[in-house]
Amino acid sequence: MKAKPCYWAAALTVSLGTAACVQAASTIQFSATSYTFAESAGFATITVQRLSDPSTTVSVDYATADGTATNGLKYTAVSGTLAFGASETNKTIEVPILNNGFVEGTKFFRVILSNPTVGAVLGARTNATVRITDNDVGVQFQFSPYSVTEDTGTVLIGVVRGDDGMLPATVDFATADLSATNGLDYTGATNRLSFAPQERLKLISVPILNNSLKQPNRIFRVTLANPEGASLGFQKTATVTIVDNDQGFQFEFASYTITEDAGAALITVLRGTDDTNSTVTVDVATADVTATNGLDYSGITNRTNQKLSRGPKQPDRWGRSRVANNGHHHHCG
Ligand SMILES: [Ca+2]
Ligand SMILES: [Ca+2]
Ligand SMILES: [Ca+2]
Repeated sequence: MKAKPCYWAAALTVSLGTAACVQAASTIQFSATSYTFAESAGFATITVQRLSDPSTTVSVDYATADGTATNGLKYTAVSGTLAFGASETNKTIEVPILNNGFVEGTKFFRVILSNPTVGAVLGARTNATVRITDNDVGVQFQFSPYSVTEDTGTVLIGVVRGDDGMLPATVDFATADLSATNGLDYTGATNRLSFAPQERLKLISVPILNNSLKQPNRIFRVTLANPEGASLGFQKTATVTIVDNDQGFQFEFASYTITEDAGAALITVLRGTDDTNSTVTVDVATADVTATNGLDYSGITNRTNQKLSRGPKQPDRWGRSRVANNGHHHHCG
């Protein structure tokens, strides 16, 4: 008698008559059509199910394939064969996820099942999408803007790598003049920062140059460029405002009131700078308003020898103008 053909069928009721030989088969598929893992997860663990008849030994091949995620950059490709022993219903595939420093958004790859052995068929879910969410904000300045006083000495500008820091990364930085001038207001720098694995913060040290000039505030810029092993974050430029600390020469008070018999008016001039180690000069001059030079006071107008001179460490007070106690009105009465 001629042998009847046998059919492997999964979850099907096949009626081929009493002469037919129908055997159940295992159905193999992914547990879901899509999976999502964090970039820091280490591995994407994908479950493959075996449904229907679990009594036999079957196997299926699997392989990853690039989607927007690239093998070697975002994950490590795997392929192989899953063997289900008798009564085994679940197997897992582990795909290494690469935790990088690139800002890249969510990316995906696929895992594909193929070549079920005799006794098994593929189910509906043979192609799974594995999404990897990003955890990086890039390498960027910790703060901006910075504002420092002219006598601050050095400004420390923080650069942070916003990722989880498992891999080394480098980034270049350079200062550039805006209204501040390199060499006059600050000492510019161009260099490369190298982050070791696990290192999150690097500090750029920029010397600020103090002077004794009354000036407007001045600004320079620091810029990041050429990242390797990371992306640039949003804050890739920082500005530093140098706040002037010199008020300049000025009278201590805007007006003085003294009695006619005071002998002299002592008028204080402030040098208005934190630089007291050098000698600075300024001219002073009196001028009549309602008082008359020679009658009410002895003016020092145009007396260039009345320059204020400050030696090192001298007090910040100088300046006097004699007041004439002339008794003029008493004698004219
Ligand atoms: Ca990362
Ligand atoms: Ca990333
Ligand atoms: Ca100044």
